[in-house]
Amino acid sequence: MFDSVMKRKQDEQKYIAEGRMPPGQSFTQRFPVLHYGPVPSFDPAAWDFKVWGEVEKPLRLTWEEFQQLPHTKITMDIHCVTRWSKFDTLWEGVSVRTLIELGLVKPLSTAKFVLQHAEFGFTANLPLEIVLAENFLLATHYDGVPLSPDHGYPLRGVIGAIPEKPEVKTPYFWKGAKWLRGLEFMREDKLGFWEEAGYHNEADIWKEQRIAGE
Ligand SMILES: Nc1nc2c(c(=O)[nH]1)N[C@H]1C(S)=C(S)[C@@H](COP(=O)(O)O)O[C@H]1N2
Ligand SMILES: [Mo]
Repeated sequence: MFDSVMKRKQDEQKYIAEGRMPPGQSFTQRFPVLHYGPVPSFDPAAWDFKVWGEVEKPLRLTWEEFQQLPHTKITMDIHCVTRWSKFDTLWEGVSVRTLIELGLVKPLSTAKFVLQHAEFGFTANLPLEIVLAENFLLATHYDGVPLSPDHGYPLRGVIGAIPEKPEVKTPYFWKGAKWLRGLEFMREDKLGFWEEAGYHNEADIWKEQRIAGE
């Protein structure tokens, strides 16, 4: 008990010294589960992933097809607005850049924002620039295994900080929608579920943009 408490303290000091701890956050080794509403069930035969809006042609992929896309791995620090931070988390999935490089998605020049659409009508909005950055991923795996149902199985958006690249813009973790079913490319920004509820639209972890208007 004592040893694990001291180890936690030491680890926390390390991340602070490395400049990886945003203001007002604290270190956790656990992986808390946070969302509004129930956990959806998954039917691989009925599941699809859609891209629409400001793109040349709408896209629809089945689960079978989605799994065949080239995968990207990335290790990030994730920072929740409820003040926990988890370091060196390993994610695997498909980057939106890959969808573009393969020619499956061709954003129009008018596309400036992206709304993630998840099960039960949950949404999360981000600027296109962040969706295309290397710290946003359509993740199927966490820590080498498929996502657990609680954390968004079979697919979720994830956004985090890349330790070696503090200049990459990083919003809080809520900006990744669990149980993701589609991306809507948009001209104008549209607030997502938590943004609509009063959370900050930009949500920059370094500026501590937690609540709108602060
Ligand atoms: N579909 C869906 N995704 C969601 C949410 C939600 O309510 N529904 N909550 C967000 C919030 S507030 C957080 S902090 C993270 C938490 O992800 P985790 O449960 O994997 O820690 O998911 C985000 N994605
Ligand atoms: Mo959250």
